[in-house]
Amino acid sequence: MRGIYLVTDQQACMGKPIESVVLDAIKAGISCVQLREKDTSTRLFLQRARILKSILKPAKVPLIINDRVDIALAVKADGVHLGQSDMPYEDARRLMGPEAIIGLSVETWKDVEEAERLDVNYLGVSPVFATPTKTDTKEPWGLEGLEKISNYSRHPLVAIGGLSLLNTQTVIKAGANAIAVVSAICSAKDPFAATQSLSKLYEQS
Ligand code: TZP
Ligand code: MG
Repeated sequence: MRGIYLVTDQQACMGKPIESVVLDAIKAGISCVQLREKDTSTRLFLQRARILKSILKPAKVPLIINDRVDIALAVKADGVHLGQSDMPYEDARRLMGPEAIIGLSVETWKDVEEAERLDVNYLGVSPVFATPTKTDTKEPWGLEGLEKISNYSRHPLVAIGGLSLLNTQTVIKAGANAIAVVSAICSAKDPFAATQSLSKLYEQS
C-alpha cells in the first residue's frame, strides 16, 4: 500500500455527493478508496458500494469496504478494512480469498504485536493525531508511536487521523507507507486540487 488513501465520510463531504468526491480523487491520482458508512442501513451501504465499484473498477483503483466482509463479498470489492472488534482476520481471509486486500487497524501496542502473526496487507495506524472526524478513538500514536511501529512491524503502514498537507511529509518520515485522509479530501472545497496537492507532496517525500 502506498500513496494517498481516501476514506469516505458522507457527513464530511458537506453536501457534495460521495461519488463526485471519489471521481475527483481518481482524476487526481488517488491510490485507494475505502467506503466507510457508520449510520447507514445494510441496503444503502450495499447500494453505495456498488456505485463506487462501478466508478473505481475502470480506473483500476482498489475499493476497500470498512468493517463489513459481507458487503465486500456482495460487491466483489478488492478488500476489507477491519477494526479490532470486527470479524477476526483469519475468518475474513478465509471468506475473501488469498488475493483480497485486508487491512487491520491497530490502536494499542498489543494490537501491533498480535498483528505480526497475521498476513494482513497493511496496518491502519489509528489515529496518528487526534481528529474531530472520529472522536471515539484510543490515545493517538503521535509521530513517536508511528516510528516505533515502523521499526517493529513487518507490515506496510497506512497512517490515519488528522493528516493533511501540513504533516504528510513528517508522517512519511516517521514510517508511514500511505497517507489516509477523510476531511483533507472530503471536506475540501476542491477535492481534485486537494488530492493532487497531497499526491504531489507524497511523491516528493
Ligand atoms: N480512523 C481513525 S482516525 C479516522 C478514522 C476513520 C478519521 C480520520 O479523519 P481525518 O478527517 O482524516 O482526520
Ligand atoms: Mg472499523
